[in-house]
Amino acid sequence: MRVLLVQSYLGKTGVSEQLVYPIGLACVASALDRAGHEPRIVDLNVEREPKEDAMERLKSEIRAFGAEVVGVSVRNLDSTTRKAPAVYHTWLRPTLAAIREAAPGAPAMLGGPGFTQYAATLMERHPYDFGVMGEAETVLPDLLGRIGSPRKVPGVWFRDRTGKPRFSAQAPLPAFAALPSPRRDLVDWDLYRTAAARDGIVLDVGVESSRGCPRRCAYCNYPLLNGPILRKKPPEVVAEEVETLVRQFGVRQFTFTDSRFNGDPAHAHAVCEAIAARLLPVRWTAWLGFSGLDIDLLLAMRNAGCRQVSFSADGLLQPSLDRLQKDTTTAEIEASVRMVRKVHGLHANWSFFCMPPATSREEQRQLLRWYAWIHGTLPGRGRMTLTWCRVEENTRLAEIAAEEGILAPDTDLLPEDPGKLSSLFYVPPGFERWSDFWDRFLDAEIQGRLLAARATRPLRRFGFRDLTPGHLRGSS
Ligand code: B12
Ligand code: SF4
Repeated sequence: MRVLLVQSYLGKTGVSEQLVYPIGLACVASALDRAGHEPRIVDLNVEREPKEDAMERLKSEIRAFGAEVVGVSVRNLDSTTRKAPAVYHTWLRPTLAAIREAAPGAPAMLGGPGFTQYAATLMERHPYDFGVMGEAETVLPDLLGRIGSPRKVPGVWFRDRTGKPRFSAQAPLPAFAALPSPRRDLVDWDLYRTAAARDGIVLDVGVESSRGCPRRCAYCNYPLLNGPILRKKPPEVVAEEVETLVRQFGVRQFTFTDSRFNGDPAHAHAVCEAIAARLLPVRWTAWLGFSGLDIDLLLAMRNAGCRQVSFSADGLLQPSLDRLQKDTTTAEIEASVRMVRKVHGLHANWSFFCMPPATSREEQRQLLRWYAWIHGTLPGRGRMTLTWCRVEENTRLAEIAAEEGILAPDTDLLPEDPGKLSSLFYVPPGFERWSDFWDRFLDAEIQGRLLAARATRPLRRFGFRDLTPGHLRGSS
């Protein structure tokens, strides 16, 4: 079947300006290809010409390809920023209208990490025919093979006779190590390069070395997205993919999309060695966990081209780390700063929630002290990011927020009104004035009046965009 895979439109607002190559769709395309289908990818966020109408473009792509199925990847639901709230999922409405107009009989389906987080809500709100929960490499080909009996295909949302959305059953996770490498050739790379150059950044592309996370941090839904078991790609396959990106597509920078690159430290070492052996002109970034971290790994990463690492500390003192179920200690966080200091040339970001549950006045003061310490001890290469934590569905934090009376139990966690998004960031009772303080503090940082501006200047010179908050759950 001819399957058009669409990266959902973000409406050219807020973080949507930040360009992200659609690795999820490239993975889905390889699986479809292997199953004998004909995939094509269109990313509505990368314009072919200035001021192009995204929905008109979608219609013309559907017609030109003769799409028999249209799948929309819902990556971002909203900006997940408290200070610049923007909602993207409402674009799913005109997107469906465009699909129905251009291909009236073609099944329209949703997938992607944003969809998986709020699948039931999105299926209720938007009359797409199907939705695929989580990783789609095995589920989607299976669904296309049995499209008339979707309830028999695990991992699928479908509609019953009355049009009500139903979920078939949980699907097993695909055997990650055996999946084909993503089809990187299905996008127009020139469009991405032109857009990156226009934004003054080096194009950064996602690469996977592992999927899944066995931890249970209170705010995080990554285990829902990629399962609770760490699944790894063979290091040589990872290095081969990186080499293809560099040699075939001219990529100079990539990010490991793994929850934690060092989830298995031995595997991380092996990946670094395999990349370093190929002597590629490429630099990269990754998220790291505190356990399984040592200087040898940081050195191996740097020697393989890693220029920046990010840590999601989230809490600083033990009560908030424990309430967040972080399974880490303040001492481990401190040790990571000292380790990075010894690895010259490596930049690092530590992200913290300024308003974690179980915070205290002491923690608030310590956050300020650490801000000065990190920027002072790693001048030009260390950064501390402070964010508020977004309350997400199906997380322990949502229960905590309800228990503490911060959010009513029936609060819509996927609002269509951007104004309502800001109220979904956790602020513990009694800390409203501290929250206002951090608001002003971070405004001053954005205006370049604080140390962090100086800290990131060298990174920008290398073409890196600003360091990314923790696991992207909260943001200033
Ligand atoms: C890595 C990452 C980034 C990196 C990307 C680096 C790069 N060069 O690629 C960076 C740091 C740039 C980034 C930025 C942002 N991110 Co981000 N990111 C991720 C992360 C950790 C992994 C995404 C990924 O690439 N996975 C690997 C691919 C292979 O998996 P996948 O995309 O999920 O695809 C699979 C399935 O979803 C499915 N699938 C995908 N598409 C489709 C389509 C169809 C039709 C079907 C059937 C199936 C299907 O099959 C695929 C293969 O298994 C996710 C969390 C997560 N674990 O998913 C957050 C996540 C996607 N990001 C998120 C957010 C919020 C952001 C930012 C808005 C943060 C910010 N405030 O700046 C920006 C937005 C940037 C933009 N313009 O899109 C949210 C999005 C949800 C939401 N709340 O909106 C997520 C889910 C994290 C979270 N829970 O908060 N991000
Ligand atoms: S925050 Fe990181 S370590 Fe914690 S559950 Fe999420 S992905 Fe795993």
